[in-house]
Amino acid sequence: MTGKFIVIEGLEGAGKTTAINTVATILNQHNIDDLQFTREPGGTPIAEALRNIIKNGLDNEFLTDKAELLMLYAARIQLIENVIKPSLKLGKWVIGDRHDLSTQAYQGGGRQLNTVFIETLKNQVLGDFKPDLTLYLDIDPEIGLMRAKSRGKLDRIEQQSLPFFKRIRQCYLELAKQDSTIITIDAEKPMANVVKQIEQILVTWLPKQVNLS
Ligand code: Z5A
Repeated sequence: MTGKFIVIEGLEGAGKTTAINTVATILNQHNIDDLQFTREPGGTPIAEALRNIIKNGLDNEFLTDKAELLMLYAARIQLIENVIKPSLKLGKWVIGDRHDLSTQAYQGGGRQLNTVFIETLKNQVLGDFKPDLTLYLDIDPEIGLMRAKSRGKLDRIEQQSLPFFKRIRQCYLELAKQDSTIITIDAEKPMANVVKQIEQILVTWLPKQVNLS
């Protein structure tokens, strides 16, 4: 049996780290132990090199929005072909820290790049590959950014203005409404409550995916 691909999405400071650990714990409790963790952009040597440029830039050269988009897809396909697909084939379950929904939200909503251009690129690069389940952690960007700032220095994307992050949130919410494999979680609640929401979703979703007793 092939594995499943579960992705955690959301703005910075939404609590993706806790969510990833919660998903892993619940899978373990259901005897699903062979897990592969990924992060995007990143997760292979080439993708990690691209991540570094996307997050930090290089030698003060202006990074255009289109180049950022192309690098994100280059990183993503490296990860899909070299890590995610082989892992799924081996029966591993993959837990992803971000995936393509981030591009729709950040580059489509945030950067306001042409959505037809993004869609065309997505179709050409990814084909029909998509996560089995996406948990979108919804949070007011002001709260998320406050949490992220408390950790220290902000990267190139985190330094964007509040309206940029508000557009991203709007886009996430709209996309989640259109796709039944994306489930929205209220991430403004205390951590224990977020954990509970994830548990409730997985307890319903998991039995539909595998024959669990
Ligand atoms: N990006 C893009 O533009 N397009 C794409 O296609 C992709 C990505 C794939 C990746 O950077 C950047 O790339 C990201 C989007 C862009 N940039 N931005 N901006 P990253 O991987 O370094 O950053 P991130 O994905 O945003 O991770 P993050 O900032 O670490 O967010 P998080 O993982 O959700 O945060 P956290 O570490 O889990 O929690 C943050 C803090 O909040 C921490 O101290 C927690 O203890 C606290 N926290 C978490 N949950 C709660 C609750 N419920 N209550 C109170 N406090 C909490």
